[in-house]
Amino acid sequence: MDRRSFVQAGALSMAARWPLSRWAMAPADQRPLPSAAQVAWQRDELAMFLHFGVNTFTDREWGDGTESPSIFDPTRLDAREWARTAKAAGFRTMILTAKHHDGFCLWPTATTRHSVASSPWRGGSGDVVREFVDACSAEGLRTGLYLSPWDRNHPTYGDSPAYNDVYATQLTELLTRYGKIVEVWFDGANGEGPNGRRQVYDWPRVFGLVRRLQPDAVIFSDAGPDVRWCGNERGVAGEPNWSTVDPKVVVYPGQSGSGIESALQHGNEEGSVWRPAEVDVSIRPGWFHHPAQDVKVRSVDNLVELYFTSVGRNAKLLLNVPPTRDGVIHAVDASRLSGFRSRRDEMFGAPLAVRRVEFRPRGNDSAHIEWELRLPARPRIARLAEDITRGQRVASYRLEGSSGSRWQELSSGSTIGHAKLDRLADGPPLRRVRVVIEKSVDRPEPVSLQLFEAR
Ligand code: FUL
Repeated sequence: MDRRSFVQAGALSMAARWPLSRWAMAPADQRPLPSAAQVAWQRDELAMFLHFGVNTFTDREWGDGTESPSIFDPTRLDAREWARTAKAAGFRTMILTAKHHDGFCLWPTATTRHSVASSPWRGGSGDVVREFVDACSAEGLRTGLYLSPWDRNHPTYGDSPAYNDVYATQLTELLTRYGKIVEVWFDGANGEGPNGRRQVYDWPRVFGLVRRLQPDAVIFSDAGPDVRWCGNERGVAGEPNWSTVDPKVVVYPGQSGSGIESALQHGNEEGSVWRPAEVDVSIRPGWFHHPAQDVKVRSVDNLVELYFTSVGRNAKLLLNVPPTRDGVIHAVDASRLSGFRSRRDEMFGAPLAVRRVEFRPRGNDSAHIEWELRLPARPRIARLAEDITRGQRVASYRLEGSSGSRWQELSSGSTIGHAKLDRLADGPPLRRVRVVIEKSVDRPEPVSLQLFEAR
């Protein structure tokens, strides 16, 4: 049977009641809303991270800056293949490490000789960033760049004003030579320079430069300002996960202290700034490709689980898939990505029911809405969503089903945001389903619900 035929047109009975005092925290017009760039960022849902550089050739995770550029020589680098793989798996943006902590630049920069220009690759006239952005645009993917502030090679590192100039020049090269960049990724890891001195970064200058050169790009870091790190590299967003934060808790990238991890994981329901969470995690144990880890690539099941704990918790998944020494995506990674895509298609391709749930105030209790399914059905997964262009409001909800007169809980949760994926409790086929909004920080806006039968 065509699953779509389950979709019920009528038979909608509605009762919605809530205590206004419970969400009278801030008037609706004062709650933060996302920018157009933040909405586009979140709607992508999936981005691919590519860690590539001298570490790929030394088999290390963190280079110390003494690597010779002569080791960088991928024999069949094919950025178009990276982009095709990403696109086929349903990814919409790719982010490349233009420079990692070792300081080796994947583009021919004027700021240092420690770059592809000093390598044997393409006779020293290659530019990985150029090939990467061209491949993204050929495949219709959006482009992001990672530029490590920590630089273990540059002689000025630790001489703060001098290195800040170098860093600003590198950023300017990247943001002016390569067309539209949609996300600029600033890593929190930093330490001493080659001379043992510590660098003091000029973050206002860095962020200001991105705003000026690529006004439509989102800036990622622990401290945003547009997108925040989720607080771990395990692939797990918080629950609850508010897209709003208190900007005073994490002020600069790499800040440490108590309460920071929790603030990054959960955001803040009363936060004054819109700064949604990005979940960066690798398909392998390491960020860079290591041949010994070819047997440790995440399984399809594991990738699906990551999808539930990131996209399914109002975050974006930035999955790292590191190219090999040859400069291509390893066959094992490619096959897991294609399995990941097939599983998502099976799960979410044909919803059993789709509803846009409008809540209207009536009295003093929680808001709920219920409807009948045309045929008895066993939904296994629910996808709830708020329209984030109107902000984020739901703080607590329950999903219930009934096969006769008694209602049973199918799932419950805290925040919803762009997407909330729930695996539902098993039981007899259901005739009716209802969503109960127990708590909301403002008048609830419509919530959409999709039910799926596949596990
Ligand atoms: C970390 C870095 O130290 C890792 O090497 C990697 O780039 C990861 C995404 O961020 O802080």
